Amino acid sequence: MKHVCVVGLGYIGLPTAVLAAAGGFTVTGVDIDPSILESLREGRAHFSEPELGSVLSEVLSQGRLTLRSTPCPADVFIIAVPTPINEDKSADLTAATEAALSIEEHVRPGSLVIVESTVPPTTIECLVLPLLERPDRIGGRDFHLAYCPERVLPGNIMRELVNNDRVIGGLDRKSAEAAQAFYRRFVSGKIYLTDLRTAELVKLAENAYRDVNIAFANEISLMADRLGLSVWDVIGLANKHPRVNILSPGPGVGGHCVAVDPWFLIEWSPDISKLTAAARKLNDSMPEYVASKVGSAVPSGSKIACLGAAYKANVGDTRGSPALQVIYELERRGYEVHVVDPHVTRGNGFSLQPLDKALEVADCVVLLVDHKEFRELDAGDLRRRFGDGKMIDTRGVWADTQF
Ligand code: SAJ
Repeated sequence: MKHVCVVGLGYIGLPTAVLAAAGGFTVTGVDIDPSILESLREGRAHFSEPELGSVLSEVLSQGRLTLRSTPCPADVFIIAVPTPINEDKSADLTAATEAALSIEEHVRPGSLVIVESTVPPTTIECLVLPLLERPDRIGGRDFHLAYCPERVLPGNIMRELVNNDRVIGGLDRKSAEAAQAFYRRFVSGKIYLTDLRTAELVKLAENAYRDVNIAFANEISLMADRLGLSVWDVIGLANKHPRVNILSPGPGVGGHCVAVDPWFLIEWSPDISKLTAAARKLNDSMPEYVASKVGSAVPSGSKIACLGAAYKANVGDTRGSPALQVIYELERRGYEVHVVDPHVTRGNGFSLQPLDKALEVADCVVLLVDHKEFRELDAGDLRRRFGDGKMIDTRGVWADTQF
C-alpha cells in the first residue's frame, strides 16, 4: 500500500492528501476545478488553515504530492467531495456519484476505496458499491470498501485530522482493517472499527446532536428575551450545574456540516426525525429573528454596522453563514448595511468596510460573529456611542446587552 489517489481537494481532501504524503505515501491529488489545481501547483492552498501551507510546500517539493484533474491507478482511493443539500433540502450526491464513477476504471484487485464525504444512511452500500462492482469484481472479495467520516473543526483541521479519534465502517472486517492500516500511518487518535451503516449514522448523529443542542440554546434565548433577561446570564448560571452544558445561542447555524447533515437524517426518516427537523426549523428562523430585533431598535433606512459575515468565529468561510442571512434580510427591509469582517477576503453580494468607518456612520451595531477582533472592542466605548438599545449582540460578547 503505497500510492494514494485523493478525489476532491477541499477542506478535507487537501489536508488529508498532504498528511498522507507527509506520512510516507505517494499521493495524487485530484480536483475538477482548474483554478484549485493551478494555485496548488504554485504551492498555494485555496483556503487558509494553520500549518497546511508549510506541509503542502514540503510534500510538493519532495515530489510526494502530484496534482491531476482525473484519477489514476492507485492502491488507495479516497473520495472527499462535497455532499451538499439541494434547495428542497434533499441530499445532493452528484459529486460523490461522479467521483465513484471516475475511479471505477482504476480499481484493481486488492484496491482500497475509502469514502470520507458525509453521506445519508445506506449510501455506501446502495450507491457507491454498485458503481464500483463489476460481474467479475465484487466488493469485499476483490476490493476493500470503507467509510471514514471526518470530525475536524475548521480553523484547526491539520491537528484534528491527526489527533482526533476515527470511526471506520467497513463493507467487511478486512475492508475496515485495510482502512485502519492506511490511517494508522498518519493518525494518532484511536481508531474504532465498525460496519458501514453504523459509521454513517454515527457521523450524522454527531452533527444532529450539535444542531439540536444549539437549537435548545436559541430557544432559551427567545424565552429570556421575552422575559427581558440576559440569556448569557441564564445559560451561564444553568451551566454551573455539574451535569448541564447548554451551548451558546447565536444568529443561526451555518457552515456546510451542522446545518446540512441533519437534513440527510430528515430526508431518510421523516417519520422519525421530528426533533431533528424542529431544531433545523428553529435554527433557520434565527436570522429573521435578529433582523426583527434591529427593526425594533431603529427604523428602516437606518445605517447598520454588521460585525461579521463568516459562519463562525475566527474563520473566513461564509458558506451557509447565518450572518449573511441577517445582512440580506436587513437589506431587504430597507436598511443601509455596512459589513465588517476581517477574516472574509471578499464580499459576495455585499461590500466589506473598515471597522472604524462602519461604526462612525452607523445608527445601530449588530454583532453577528464573535471574531477575536470584535471581542477586543471596548464595549464601554460602543455603549457611549450607540447606547444599549442600539447594540444588538447575538454572541454574548457585550454580555449585558439583550440578545
Ligand atoms: N454555533 C452556535 N452555538 C454553539 C456552537 C456553534 O450557534 O454553541 C454555530 C456556529 O456559529 C456555526 C455553526 O453553529 O454557525 C456550526 O459551527 P460548529 O463549530 O458547531 O461546527 P463546524 O460546522 O465548524 O464543525 C462541525 C463539528 N462537529 C461537531 O462539533 C459535532 C466538527 O467536529 C465536524 O467535523 C464538522 O462539523 C463537520 O465537518 O462535520
